[in-house]
Amino acid sequence: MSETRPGRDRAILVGFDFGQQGFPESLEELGQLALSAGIEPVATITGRRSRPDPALYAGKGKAEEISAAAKAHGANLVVFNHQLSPAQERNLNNALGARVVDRTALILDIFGQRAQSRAGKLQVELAQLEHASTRLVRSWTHLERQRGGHGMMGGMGETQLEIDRRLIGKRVKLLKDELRKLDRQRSVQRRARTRGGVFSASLVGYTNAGKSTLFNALTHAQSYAADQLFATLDTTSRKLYLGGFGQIVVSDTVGFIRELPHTLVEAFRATLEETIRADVLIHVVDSASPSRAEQVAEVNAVLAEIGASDVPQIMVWNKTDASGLEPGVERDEYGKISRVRLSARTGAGVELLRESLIEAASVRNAPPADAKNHEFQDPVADR
Ligand SMILES: Nc1nc2c(ncn2[C@@H]2O[C@H](COP(=O)(O)OP(=O)(O)OP(=O)(O)O)[C@@H](O)[C@H]2O)c(=O)[nH]1
Ligand SMILES: [Mg+2]
Repeated sequence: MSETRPGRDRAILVGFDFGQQGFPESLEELGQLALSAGIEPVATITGRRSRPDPALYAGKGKAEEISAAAKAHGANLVVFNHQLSPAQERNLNNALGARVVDRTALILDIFGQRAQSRAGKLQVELAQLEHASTRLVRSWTHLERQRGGHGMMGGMGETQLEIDRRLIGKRVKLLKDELRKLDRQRSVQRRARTRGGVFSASLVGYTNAGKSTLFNALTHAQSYAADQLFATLDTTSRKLYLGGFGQIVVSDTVGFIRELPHTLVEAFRATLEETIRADVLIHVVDSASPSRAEQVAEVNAVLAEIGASDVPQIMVWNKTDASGLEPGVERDEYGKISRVRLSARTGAGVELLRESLIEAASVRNAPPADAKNHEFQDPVADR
């Protein structure tokens, strides 16, 4: 576990208020991200700006404040709650006397620690390589200039920069090939599943919403649930027997987060796209979170990005025990269950979700409408 890692990194958290929505929540989330990565946040420094400084992101005075705080608290790491350009990151590294990472790098680090499956590990490495390469290439450009632009090591007239670029390029290609192979295998398994006609539901939602806890409550499985962000990385599927209907398949998936690094969405596309193929998405919301509205919007934005907007959703308002909501169901204008309020932790209302899954699965398995119209009905016998 990351908590017991010796020599834990101590970090100063830095966040700027540009007047954006949800600033305090986003900063609080950065603290959770740091803890989830096994980093100890020792102080938080905030500032207000109209726009980032091009060179340092922070202003000069603020940079000095951060540097002083790092010294005072013995912090070896400074985590910015923003995306830094490679130049800003480099300048900050020099100015602050501590290693500087941005939000994207932090999320990539957590993903790197959590990846279990072969595909997960390859996807994370690919994302990390792509995130790092923009940075490295530019600092190398700078090195190359210092060396007069002609490598002393490249016997064949190749500069070190070219050699490294070539190596990274080679590795990226290898990873992509491997991932394509795994994806082909998956699609074979997928076809087998579809042929079997098994109804499938995927749990999606913001990280920490309680997807794994609900997955366990539904399937009596032992999926890893924890009060940390991105506890789950790999998709886990289980069969679920619904009394009165039969078997369906339920999958637990990776959580989403605001500003999900684009490199990650790209790298995880194949995994995320599994969710598109579900017959229904169980969209889990933490009803006790003050940011629930933004979280729902963020999840729907990522779903749109991977082309899953059209998959029907059952919204689950989870954690009713913490938010004070009464467990229950709400129906849309067609009488279909659209929202279930429940507590995955206490189990209150989980039965209602089972019922709504039976409802959704029965609709899909029902014969098409016009087939029903052609069914023989004997008005005489019915009389
Ligand atoms: N009070 C309360 N807490 C809950 C409930 N469901 C889940 N939790 C807690 O919320 C935290 C996150 O739960 P998980 O099931 O790991 O959440 P997740 O959505 O799978 O999170 P990631 O895999 O990190 O994306 C844990 O501490 C759970 O115990 C609930 O109904 N009520
Ligand atoms: Mg989980």
